[in-house]
Amino acid sequence: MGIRLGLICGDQLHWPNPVCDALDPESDRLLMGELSHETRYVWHHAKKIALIFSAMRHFAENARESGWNVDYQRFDPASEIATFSDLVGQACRQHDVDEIVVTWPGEWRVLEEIQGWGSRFGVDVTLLPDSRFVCALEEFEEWAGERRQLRMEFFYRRMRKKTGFLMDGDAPAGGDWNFDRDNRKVWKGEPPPSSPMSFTPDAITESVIETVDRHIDAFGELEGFDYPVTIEQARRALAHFIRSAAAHFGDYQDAMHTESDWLFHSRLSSSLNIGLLTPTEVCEAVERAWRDGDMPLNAAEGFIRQVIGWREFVRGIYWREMPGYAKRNGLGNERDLPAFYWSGDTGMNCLRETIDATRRNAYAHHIQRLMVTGNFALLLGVEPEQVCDWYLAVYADAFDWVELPNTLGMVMHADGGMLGSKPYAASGKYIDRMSNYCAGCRYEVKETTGEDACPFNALYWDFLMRHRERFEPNPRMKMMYRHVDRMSDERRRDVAQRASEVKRRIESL
Ligand code: FAD
Ligand code: DLZ
Ligand code: SF4
Repeated sequence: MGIRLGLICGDQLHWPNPVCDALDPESDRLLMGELSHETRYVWHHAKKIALIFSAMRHFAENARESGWNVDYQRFDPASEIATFSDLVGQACRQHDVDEIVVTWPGEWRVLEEIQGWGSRFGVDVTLLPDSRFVCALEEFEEWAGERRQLRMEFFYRRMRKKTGFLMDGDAPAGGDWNFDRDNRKVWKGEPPPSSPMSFTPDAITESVIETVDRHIDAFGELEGFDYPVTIEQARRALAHFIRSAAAHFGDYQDAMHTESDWLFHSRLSSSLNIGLLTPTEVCEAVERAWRDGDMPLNAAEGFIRQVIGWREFVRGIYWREMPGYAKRNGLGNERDLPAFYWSGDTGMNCLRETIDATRRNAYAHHIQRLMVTGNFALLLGVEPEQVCDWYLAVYADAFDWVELPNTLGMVMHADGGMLGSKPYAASGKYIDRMSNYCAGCRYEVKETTGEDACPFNALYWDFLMRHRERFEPNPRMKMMYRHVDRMSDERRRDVAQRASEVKRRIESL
């Protein structure tokens, strides 16, 4: 009788792990690999690769200490074992394998690969559900059913009732499901901003950093790598967030500032997405902080909504809509992503600051992603696939199931509005209100036309005019079209002219 082989992918590093629970350490083996194809199917950030490799090596070490036989392939640029299929094929040649056991992956592309292994390698393939999520995919399907419109807010209420987070009996704590209205404060230097807990690389991480540095052509800065790479470190990072930032998370959730890359955000997304933390333990910690009086309700509710609401909702949308979803381009965009998204070399201060933080940290917070880089790509009309590839590459927390709906749906409105009833399009005025970027910019945020005018402004009105037929019937956009109608013909011509000049000169702005 042959053995069973448990494949653990780089974003499935939770412990206890369903693959281990399904196998027997006495007779079965675990398989893990640092794979060159996975590092280059998009041009990943160096810190993202270092995070995944280091966390994988720590997981393997921990599994061995718990008595498992782990076949672990370290990164080797010359290796012929470049893909998951290569890795599994090699293991099937080395051992007498009857069955491959793997958890449902985080990307459609990997699922397709796995589904081919039965016939390719003559083995049974068992796909286990990913137990890390609050809402199983079947439950999402059942909820989505024949609903005409899927709205996050209703899904979120169901998750609140299911989990009991922030519930007083059957009613939402504080009498309301959503306190977003309280979460739009501008940050002006006070209270002092927080930073995520920083972890000094140990010998395993040092060795990974050297590998990435020497052998992998990656985006961004590797220097200063300080991400949590073990479950124990991720739990300390969570406790640090609760202690030092959580109280102000809600108030300044939408704020942006040149003085802080983080303000009061948690930087827990990468830990959650690779399995070092579970959404339940994170929400339990937040609920506890609120009940202990260490976190106001608007902060606790805002945080829990992101985790059991948005995060679970986008996952449900991804698996429901794939594979066609990735190709959707509802606004018919065709422009290329500007080169400065990679270099940060632009005079537009908001974009320069956001891309610079991205290059340094493999991180930007939600409003930078949504209202700066995302908003600009939307207004410019960049092809969604190029925008999605960029987001998948540059952020340490980016995996297809979460990145794609956020980018293609929420930012690019390319799915016809599943992630928001109206596009998150905004002029420079929004960025000026929520940040201090405009004060240090060579462009004038109050101007729409002319050489020095903020490029967001003309692009914004041009976007509304270009998509008038689609968006005018939307009651939430009526007011914006009234503004357009109040413009003289001459003004509209000037705005369109400035917009086309911005597009023509995009790389030199
Ligand atoms: P916090 O602000 O501290 O929020 C707490 C947690 O809530 C996060 O850790 C995250 O797990 C969850 N969360 C918040 N918003 C979302 C959301 N919209 N979708 C899913 N989870 C959310 N998040 C990813 O985890 N991976 C991605 O690849 C990703 N790509 C994005 C692309 C775009 C264009 C946009 C607009 C957002 C994207 N997000 C993504 C969502 C969000 O920006 C990040 O989760 C957040 O910035 C991570 O930082 P944090 O941990 O400090 O979050
Ligand atoms: C993103 C990534 C990278 C850069 N490298 C690896 C790797 O070497 N080995 C691995 O198992 N996973 C890696 N990943 C994550 C995968 O690309 C993919 O997102 C998940 O495995 C899907 O569950
Ligand atoms: Fe960005 Fe315009 Fe403000 Fe400059 S003026 S920082 S381009 S919004």
